[in-house]
Amino acid sequence: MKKVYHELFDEALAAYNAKKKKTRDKIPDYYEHIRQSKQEKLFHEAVFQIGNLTDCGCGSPEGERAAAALKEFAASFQERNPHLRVFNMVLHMDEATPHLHVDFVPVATEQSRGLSTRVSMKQALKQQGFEGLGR
Ligand SMILES: [Mn+2]
Repeated sequence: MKKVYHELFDEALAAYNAKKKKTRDKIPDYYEHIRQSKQEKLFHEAVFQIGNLTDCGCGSPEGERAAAALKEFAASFQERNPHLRVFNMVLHMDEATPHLHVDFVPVATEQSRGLSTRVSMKQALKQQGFEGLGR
């Protein structure tokens, strides 16, 4: 996942640090910076499942249909979610019900605060059209 962080943020980090005069204001390692952040997480994992053990159990025809639908959903996930950078996606067929694990880093772009490209679940979702309405 460190590789993903380099791919995503190295350029914005260099620009951010270039603007900082004091060494203490620079961020030497963005991965480490986020790892220690109280606000953001290094990555998120979402699990998608259709039905349950009784109606879409592994090995049943319905379970096969659910798995096929999850595969289709998985194939277009990245394209549909440009601000959620997927680095791992796996379909599990070996437990009770077929389910899809999706691991991603939420990426906000064109930001005025902090790095211009940075980790932010809230801003990433906002840039995909999902905005929170208070609590
Ligand atoms: Mn699993």
